[in-house]
Amino acid sequence: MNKEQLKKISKRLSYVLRHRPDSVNLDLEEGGWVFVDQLIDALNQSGQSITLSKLELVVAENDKQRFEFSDDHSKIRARQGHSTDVDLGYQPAAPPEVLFHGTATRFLESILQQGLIKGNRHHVHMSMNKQTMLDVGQRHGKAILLSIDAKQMLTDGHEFYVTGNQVWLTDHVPPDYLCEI
Ligand code: HQG
Repeated sequence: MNKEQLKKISKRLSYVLRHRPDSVNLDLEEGGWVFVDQLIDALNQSGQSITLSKLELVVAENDKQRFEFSDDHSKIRARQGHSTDVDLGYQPAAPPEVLFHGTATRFLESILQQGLIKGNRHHVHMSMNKQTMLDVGQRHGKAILLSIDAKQMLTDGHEFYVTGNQVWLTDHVPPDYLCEI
């Protein structure tokens, strides 16, 4: 499979596993998991030709490691980014002192008023990696980087979660903890 084909399947997986499992008649289980064989059947029935080996390649090669298999390999899920109502079961974790969020300049005024809000997704997404966050911001326009005083947020009782691909999640970042860099 070439890069374009991998990307196309990855986008389809993101759509199904994060947002619209019902679009292929699937339900996500607790944790956001679906059985691998059921996913393959459902995708094939909806016109997306896929095999287990292709799926494994998409998961392994994914640029942001968006998906993961369960330990016994029977299930698969997206690691974050969901809008559909499912509990991923992440446990609170202690973040690094500073995290970053990439966004677009056009959102800055609103963000400085309301803080970072999760919108349709379950959480606000942050990373220790500035370049990753700049790339995320660029999807929305002219990118800017905000730093988040995660240490202070933790002290003040905010909860953080970390995914298997090192995306940090929290419910809301109030403006006081944000700084444009
Ligand atoms: C902005 C990608 C106005 C926020 C990435 C962002 C990420 C506000 C946009 C993941 C705001 C939401 C998520 C406020 C936040 N006023 N705008 N108060 N608070 N915003 O796509 O963080 O490639 O829902 O800054 O890697 O861009 O899909 O979130 O610009 O981890 O795997 O509102 O998506 O992952 O946009 O991206 P999004 P995001 P994937």
